Amino acid sequence: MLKVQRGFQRYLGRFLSSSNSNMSVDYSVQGSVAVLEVNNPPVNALSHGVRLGLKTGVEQASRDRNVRSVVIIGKGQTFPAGADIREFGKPSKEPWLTEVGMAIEASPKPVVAAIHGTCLGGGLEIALFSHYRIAVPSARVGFPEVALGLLPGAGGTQRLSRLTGLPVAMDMISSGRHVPIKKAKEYGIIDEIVTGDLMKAALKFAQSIQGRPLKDRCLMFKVVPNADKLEEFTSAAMAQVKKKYKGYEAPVVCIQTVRASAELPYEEGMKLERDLFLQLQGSGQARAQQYAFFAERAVSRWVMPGGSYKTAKPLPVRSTAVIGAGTMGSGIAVCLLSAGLPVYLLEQNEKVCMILNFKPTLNYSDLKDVDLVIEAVFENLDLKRDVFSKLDKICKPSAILCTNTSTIDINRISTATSRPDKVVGTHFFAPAYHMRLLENIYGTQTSPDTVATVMKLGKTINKVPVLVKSCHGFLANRMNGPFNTESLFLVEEGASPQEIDQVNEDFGMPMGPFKVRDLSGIDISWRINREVAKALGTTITKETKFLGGNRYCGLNDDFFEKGRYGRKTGKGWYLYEKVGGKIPTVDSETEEIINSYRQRRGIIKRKITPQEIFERQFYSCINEGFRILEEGICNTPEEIDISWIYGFSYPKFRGGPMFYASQIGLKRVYDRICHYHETCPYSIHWVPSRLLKKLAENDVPFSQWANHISKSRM
Ligand code: T1G
Repeated sequence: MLKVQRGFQRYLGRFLSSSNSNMSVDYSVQGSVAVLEVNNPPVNALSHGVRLGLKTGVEQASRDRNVRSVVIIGKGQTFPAGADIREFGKPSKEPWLTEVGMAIEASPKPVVAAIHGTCLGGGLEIALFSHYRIAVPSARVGFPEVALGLLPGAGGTQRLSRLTGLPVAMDMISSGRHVPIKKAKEYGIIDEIVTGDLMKAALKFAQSIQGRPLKDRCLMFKVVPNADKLEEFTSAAMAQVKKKYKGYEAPVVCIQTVRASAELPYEEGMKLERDLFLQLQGSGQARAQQYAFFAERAVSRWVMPGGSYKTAKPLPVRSTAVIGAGTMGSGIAVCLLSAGLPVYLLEQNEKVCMILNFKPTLNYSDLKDVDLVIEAVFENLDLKRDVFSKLDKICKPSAILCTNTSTIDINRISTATSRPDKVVGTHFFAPAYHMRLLENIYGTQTSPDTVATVMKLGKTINKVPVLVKSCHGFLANRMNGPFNTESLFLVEEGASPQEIDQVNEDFGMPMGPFKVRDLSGIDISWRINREVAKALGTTITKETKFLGGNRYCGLNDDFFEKGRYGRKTGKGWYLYEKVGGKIPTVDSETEEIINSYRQRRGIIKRKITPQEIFERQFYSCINEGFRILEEGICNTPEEIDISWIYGFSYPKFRGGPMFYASQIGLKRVYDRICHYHETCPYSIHWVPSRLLKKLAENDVPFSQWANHISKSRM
């Protein structure tokens, strides 16, 4: 075909696409192959325009006598990464994705999906409606809908199992995991892995399959293999998701829907999928998980006095050091190493050094050329100031000095150096190599470029970095304070540790506060309380009832004094099968310790309802969240919610404390907080937040909180 004609065809195609401005698919004919190039950056989400463009393109190719096969390919970084999540909750516009898919499958000419990047959700469904799938080695495929509280709603649940069999389909759809292409080929999802230029390979492949019969390439006509083992596969998959995704609705519904692919005729299976998709789409969990998806992306758009993610420049970090090889220090070093960063690990105790195969060192002088240092020594102000003054003398002037303190005000550490602009908090959560939250804390003199450096480092080491302003306890621990303290007060007044843990776990927390205490060590919270008392210029005794003007519960101290430090001693609030054991059992001695404590304090035990337990823990931390927004410690509810989801494993299907509060209704939350302010007078954390009062009284919807938050700081 003449070059001119080809050029015109391409223009025609673009003209066609631009004539319907919202069709984000470029149509062109190259030889005998029609190419539908999805062009909707950044991830070619299957917006209405893309769906329209794909359907129109396939129909146009069917009519074009010169065309003998079709290629669908993504422009830019990826093949379509799914439906456009921003369109959820809005009236859906035709054609719906299934309709587009059916047009592709019904095409009289073979359609090849040419995959690169992340072919996910509706994108993979489009590929499964295509007659052939080729991909580059670095591509990944998956059905992450379950992470949004959904299931694949355009045939994925009925068609994947026809290709891979039930176990793989049930696993991929209920886990949402991204499958590397080599594995996807083994599963039978991909027909050919191609190298080099994908477009060239796709055109060559599309020519090679022209004229072949298509019926056996249409999944709708295929039966699900090994359907006779349906019960066995289903119960195994169901057991897995109920254990791994406790409290989440979508994984269970995913299994049930994939099961239908082996039980029901294709059309009925597709109808059931549609119905269950709409059911999940309307659920509170789906709203919360979709909110969390965008909140996780929103927290990277940080703002601080004097700078933001738009204006600040991160400094290069090519070499790092960690001070202190304790539990946190070694965990942090693992994070840096796993990201391919060279790590010096400075530890005073030579024996500890020998165990860990990092670049161990005893000498500060070895750190003179590193770009960034993270201090992770014991939580003591004097010790940390000493470390920072040493680092300040030895490290090169451009080096960033970070502290992993979990409570100490950054400004009290940075003044030990001559470079407070390069001092910042990088607070990891235990276990550091596992928990994804990185709370980055700026002091009054920390520069935006220093913040940009640690926000970027957070992404490099696969963490979710959240920026907060320095204050006592920062964001996460400050909110965790009332959340945890109330659990102790509730035991004082009559509830049992196991009752409180049950309420937390029923809500979706992976572990209740007393099991967490036994995991992190009762001795640790005993020592931190002594540090707090010292900072307040006082000491804690058996009679201490107030600390820093706030009610103080000495129960934890009683367990400490009995040598019950938790898992590490085989007993704490619970009894464990052995020292270091993980299986908690209720221990009668715990009840005895609690009863003698109540007697000593003259407390009459009372019946406490699960509702009161829930409200006192979760509403006290919500109230603290609003204070944090009021004071500008962080800027958005998203920063709070993402901190709790990735710092304390707050269930994503609840969206986070602030989003959850908006779902319950702020008026109700505010009224209950006022109630506890009256009934628990000695707890300053029940003083209602002014911002909460204003938002509740004016019934301000969640989407408009931001305006009120900035006004509340005036
Ligand atoms: N819809 C709308 N926007 C999206 C999007 C999507 N599917 N995916 C990403 N974005 C935006 C994101 O908010 C961000 O915007 C920008 O793109 C870059 O994303 C019928 C119903 C593809 C692995 O769940 O997992 O199909 O913040 O920062 O790190 O069965 O994005 O810059 O303004 O995450 O390179 C199923 C979700 C949908 C995939 C790329 N698909 N996306 O990661 O970039 S449901 C998904 C991702 C569905 C059908 C059902 C990741 C990514 P902004 P990013 P990235």
